[in-house]
Amino acid sequence: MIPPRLDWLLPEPLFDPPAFSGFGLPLATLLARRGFADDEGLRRFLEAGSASLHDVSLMTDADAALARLELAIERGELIAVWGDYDADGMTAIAVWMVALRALGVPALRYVPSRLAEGYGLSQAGLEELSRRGARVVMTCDCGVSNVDEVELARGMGIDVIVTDHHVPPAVLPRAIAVVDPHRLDCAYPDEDLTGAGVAYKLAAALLGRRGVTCPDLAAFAAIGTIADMAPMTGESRAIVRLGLAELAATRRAGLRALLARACEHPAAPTGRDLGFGIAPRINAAGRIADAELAISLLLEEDVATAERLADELEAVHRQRREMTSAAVDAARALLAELEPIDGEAVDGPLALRRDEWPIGILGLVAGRLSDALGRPVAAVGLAGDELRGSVRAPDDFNVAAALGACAAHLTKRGGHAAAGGFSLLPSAWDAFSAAFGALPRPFPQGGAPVATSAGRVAVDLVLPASHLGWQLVEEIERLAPFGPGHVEPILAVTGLRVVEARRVGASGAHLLLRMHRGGEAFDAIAFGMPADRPLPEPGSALDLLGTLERDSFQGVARLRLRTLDYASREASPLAARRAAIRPAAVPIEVGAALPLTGAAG
Ligand SMILES: [Mn+2]
Repeated sequence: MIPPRLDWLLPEPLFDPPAFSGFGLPLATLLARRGFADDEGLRRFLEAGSASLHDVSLMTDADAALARLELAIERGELIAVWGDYDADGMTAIAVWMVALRALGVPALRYVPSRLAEGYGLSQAGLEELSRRGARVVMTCDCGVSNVDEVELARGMGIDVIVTDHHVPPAVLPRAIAVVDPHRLDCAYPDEDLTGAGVAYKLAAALLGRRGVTCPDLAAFAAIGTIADMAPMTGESRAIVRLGLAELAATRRAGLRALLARACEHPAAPTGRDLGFGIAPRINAAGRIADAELAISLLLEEDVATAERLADELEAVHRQRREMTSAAVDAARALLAELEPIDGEAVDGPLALRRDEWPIGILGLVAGRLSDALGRPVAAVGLAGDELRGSVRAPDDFNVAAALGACAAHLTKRGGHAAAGGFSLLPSAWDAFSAAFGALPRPFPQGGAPVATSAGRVAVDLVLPASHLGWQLVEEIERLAPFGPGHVEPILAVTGLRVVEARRVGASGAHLLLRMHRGGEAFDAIAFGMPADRPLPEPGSALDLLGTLERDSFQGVARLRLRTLDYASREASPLAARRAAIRPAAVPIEVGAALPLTGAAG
C-alpha cells in the first residue's frame, strides 16, 4: 500500500455549480470555485485584450513622465533607458528601445552589471551615461528606492524619470516623475503590472499620442510579465494574451530565433513556453554572462546575427543549468555534513555558504533547496571581498522581515515576503548564520499562521477517470494562460488501475505509469520522482494527482496526466471522500461512485 508523498488539500465539495456555456460540469465546478458567476464575467476574463486595458493617466505621475519624454523629443535631448539584468527589466528596455526607434528618436540603453554594480541606479553608470550625453534617464523595473542616486543625477544635470513596480520606500526619490502602481497615492486600478507592463503602458501611450503604432511591444511585455510571475488576472493577463498573439506573428529576427529554440511550437507560443523556455534563457545571460547578449538578441533584426546570438545564448543557458545543479548537489552535501540525519524532522532556516558559487545562481540554488526541503534557505557566495546571499522561503516565513531581524550582521539587504538578497562581510558570517538559523517559524511570530510544508498541493477538482478526455483538455486549454492567481487546474483522479510502472530517463529520475480505465489505456508521467518512492504494483488501483496535458510523440497527439503524486486507492486522500458518498449526491465530486465509461477520444 503506497501512501501519498504530498499533502492533498481537497476542495470543499460543490454539488450545484452554475452552468457556463461551452464548459462541462467538471470545469463549471472549477470556474465556480474560482469566483465566476456567469458567462459574461467569464467571457471578459477569457477574452482579456486591448479593451481591458486601463487609461495610463490614472497612474500617478504617468502624465508628467510622458510630458518630459515629449519635451526631450522636441528638444532633441538624448534619452537613456536604464533597466535590470533580469527578464522583466530587459524586456522593459526592449519595449522602450523599439518604441523610441519607431518615433525616430535615438536612445541609449543601460543594464547594470549584477556583480559589479548590483540592482538599480549606480553612480558609475550615471557617470557613463552623462559622458555619453544623456540628459534624461528613464528607469524600468528599478529606481523607486534610489533616492541618493537620483540626487547624484540631478547634480550631473540629468533629469530622471522613475518607472518601477517595486514597493516604494517612505521617501520617494526627487525625480521628474515616479511612476509606480504601488505608490500609496496612486489610484491606478491594477497594482500587479510588472516593470515591463508599466513600460508597455507608458510606451503605448506615447506612441498613441503621436499616432504611431509599432508591433512587438506587447510581445516583449508578455515575456517580462510571465518572467516576474505576475498574477494571470487583470491587466497582466490582457498583456500576455496580446503579447502571445504578437509573438506568433512577429517578423523580428531576434524574437524568432529565440522562439525557435525555446518553444514547443514556435508558431504558437504559450504562456508555459514564455515561463519555462524564453524567460530562463534571457535570465541566464544576466546571471552568469552579460545581460547585453540577451537584450541585443531581443532587439536584433538581422537574421544571421540573430541566429548567432541565439546560439550563444543557448550555450549560456546550458551552462547555467549545469552550474545550478552542481551547486544544488554541493549544497545538499554541505547540509548532510552540517545536519547528519538522526531521524528527527528539522524545519528551521538554513544558511549555506560556498565561496565559489557564482552570485548569479544563488537565488536559483536557494529556491530549489527551499522547495525541496520546505525550509527557508539562504545561499551565500563570495563576490570580491564581501559575501552575497539570496533567500527563498515557504510562505510562513517572511524573508524581508527575517533579513531585518539579522540586520546587525548585514551591510545591505532588500526583498519582499518570499525572496530577498543581502550582503555581509566575511567576518560576520558565523554570527549571521547562527542568527538566521535561530529564527523561529512562522516568522514573524504571531503573524498569520499559514500552515506550510514542502508538499502541500491545492487540488482544484476531484473526478473519476472517465472524465479524462479530449473535451476536458480542450476546455482546460481555453482557460490559459495560467499563472499565479489562476493556476493550471490540478486534478485528483480516481478509478485507474496500474498496467505497468517503470522508471525512465537517463538517471531513472522520471516515472512512467501505464494505466487502465475501464477498457482503455491511459498514460501518466511523473517527472523528478524521488528514487525512494515505491513503484505501484501492476493490477493495483491507484489515485493520481496532476495536470492533464496534450502530449505529441512522433506526431501523434495523446492525452497524458502529468503526475505530481499518487497513492494506493486504500491509502489515498480521496478514500475518506469516497466513504462519505451519499447515493443521491452529484457524482463529480465523489469520484468512484460513477460507473467507469470510456471518455471521448
Ligand atoms: Mn520586475
